[in-house]
Amino acid sequence: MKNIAVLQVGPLMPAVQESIREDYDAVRLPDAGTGREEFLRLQGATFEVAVTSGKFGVGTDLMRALPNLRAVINFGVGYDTTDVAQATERGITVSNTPDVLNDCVADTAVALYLDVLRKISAADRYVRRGDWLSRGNFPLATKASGKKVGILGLGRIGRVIARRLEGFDCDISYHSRTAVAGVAYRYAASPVELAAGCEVLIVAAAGGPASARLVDAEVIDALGPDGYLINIARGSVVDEEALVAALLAGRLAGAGLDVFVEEPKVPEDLLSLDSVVLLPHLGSGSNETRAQMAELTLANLRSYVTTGSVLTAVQA
Ligand code: 8YV
Repeated sequence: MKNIAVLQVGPLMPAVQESIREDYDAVRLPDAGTGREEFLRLQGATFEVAVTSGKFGVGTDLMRALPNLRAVINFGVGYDTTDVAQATERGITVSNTPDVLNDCVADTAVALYLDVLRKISAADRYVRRGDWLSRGNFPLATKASGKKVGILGLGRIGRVIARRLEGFDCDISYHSRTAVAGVAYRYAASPVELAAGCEVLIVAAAGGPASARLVDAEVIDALGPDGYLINIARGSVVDEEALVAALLAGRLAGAGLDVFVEEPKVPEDLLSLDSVVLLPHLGSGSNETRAQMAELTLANLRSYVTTGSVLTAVQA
């Protein structure tokens, strides 16, 4: 195999980590504050490939400190932590792991949907606390089948979510930057229009500067006090402060959140609310899917090293 210097940025799945060490002698970037600057000053110019995850990525400064970087191999479909604009400018290839995680992320969206509307987690806590014995029946929840659902971002994952919810007889509309050809769902011209016309808004848009705070106070108000928000995309797509304020004031009925602005920090105010379901960013987190993501990450790396191009390149 061609001798290409590979840098590991952030922790990776053990299988990926071991494989890149064994097959490519990958070197791990020291953590910030533990000699990273010195390491980059002395060795930054040697690396041609960086292998990272959506959680860490190769951001603006790190990319600048790697003047001979030619490829970023990203574990995960989301790549908002990588400076794709700089990569494009410098002709650096960026790959991600699309499609293999669609099922699991869509399943997570549906799980949050059912949980938030029917209050499954809250009811589970009710039983464990002994409240069923002491207080009687659990309060009634909201019907989940047949709802008007708006999907923000009808990409690969958004479409699988829509297909799943067709099975729950939901009436589906969506908003994307442009209308998607060949789908029967109603297109809304803006996030506000989408929110105003649905009962549950599901955020499935890619993160990054273009979608930052797309769900703002106005969108949340349009969803209204009987509306629910589900986010399995990125915390950055939602104005988290506005969301918390609306939930606290009862201006939104509930929310199911797998992602947050400053993971692993979750706004303190949400912790005591039974109207929200909080997950630790586990959308793709099944053994089967993570194994497929690992396989595709390694296949992209192998392809870059042997042919100079990756299998699943990010379109900037
Ligand atoms: C991963 C994700 O957990 O693929 C993504 O974009 O958010 C998750 O599947 C994450 O990328 C790993 O850091």
